[in-house]
Amino acid sequence: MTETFQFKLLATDGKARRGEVSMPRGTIRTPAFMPVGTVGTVKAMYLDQVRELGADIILGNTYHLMLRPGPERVARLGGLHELIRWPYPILTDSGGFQVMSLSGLRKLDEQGVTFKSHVDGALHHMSPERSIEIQGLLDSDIQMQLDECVALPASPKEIERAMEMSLRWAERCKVAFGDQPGKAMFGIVQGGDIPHLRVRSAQALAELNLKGYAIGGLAVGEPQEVMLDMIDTTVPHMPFEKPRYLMGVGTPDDMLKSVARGIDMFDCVMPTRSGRHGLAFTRRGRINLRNARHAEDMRPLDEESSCPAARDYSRAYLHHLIRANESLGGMLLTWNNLSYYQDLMAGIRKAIEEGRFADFMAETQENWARGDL
Ligand code: PRF
Repeated sequence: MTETFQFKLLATDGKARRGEVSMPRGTIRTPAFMPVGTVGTVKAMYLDQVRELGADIILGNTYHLMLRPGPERVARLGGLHELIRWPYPILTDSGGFQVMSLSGLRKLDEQGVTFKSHVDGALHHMSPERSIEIQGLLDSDIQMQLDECVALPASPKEIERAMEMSLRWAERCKVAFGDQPGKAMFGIVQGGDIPHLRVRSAQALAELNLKGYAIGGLAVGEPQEVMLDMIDTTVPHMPFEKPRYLMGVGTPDDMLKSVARGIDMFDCVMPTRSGRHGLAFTRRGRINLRNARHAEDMRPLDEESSCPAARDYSRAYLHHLIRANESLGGMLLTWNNLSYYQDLMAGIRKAIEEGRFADFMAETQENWARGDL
């Protein structure tokens, strides 16, 4: 275990990278998928299970935790790791994105963002400095700058204004974060679907010499092709020797195609949220367990899976649990989905090490296309 935050590239295969982020609380094998633990819980999972599936890091949300139970209280309780019983790395998102998607009334200007809590309606203000202060009180290992993410489609003027302000906020967050050798603050590239704004954002952030960089503002309403084009445009301007994180992405197919373009880290609510809604991700594509065709199907989701939820329970039972709104249904499908996501990342890492990532990607996509077993 290291005392400082470090990123080591172990192998490359085309643009795909196999690496390791190490810090005092643990090592993250990349490409990595980070399960989302918004309010201090990866919904419907025990964290021991999350760990056992192969997660090296989970994500928490500044926005939710500042509203409840509150950052000062979390600090008094010993920090987020101690509170939730996860002693490994935690990355926290800064709050800007969640304010835009969740809170009611909000006002955003150079100072920061003022918003109405979705919990009790109270007014809150968050500046770039306060976002970093909160992430520090949570004792987060990888902290994200406060940024403004614009939903697409949007006007070029609006995209440019938000991107330039996010750059100024990155500088303020860097100062607020200071020098913390065992932790990291990542900058976030914005710029919507406009190539020259993406390049400008990535280059200006690179000059701040941060420990890692994210691509934000994608998977916000644009087609996958546009997202992939923006990744292709942005990645060459991101430092080669630092981790690259694509925020809020995505489907298994999004992740394969993004790894092929040089992305190292992902987070997404897809496996957890859609699991609670009855959707299973498998080696042979997606299965919607709500569908009546599963009502008397005694087969498991996938008898070759490494996960008991996929091997040991019939589709008929999963269908029944989901239809009856039983919590066990969401628990089993979340377990299956996070297992599928972590096994996919493990497969990706091994393929890059062995120099056969393109073949791995083609085989994986062929299996999805063949359809359910
Ligand atoms: N900014 C932040 N968090 C995010 C995003 C962003 O642009 C996205 C966009 N996909 C997800 N989460 N801070």
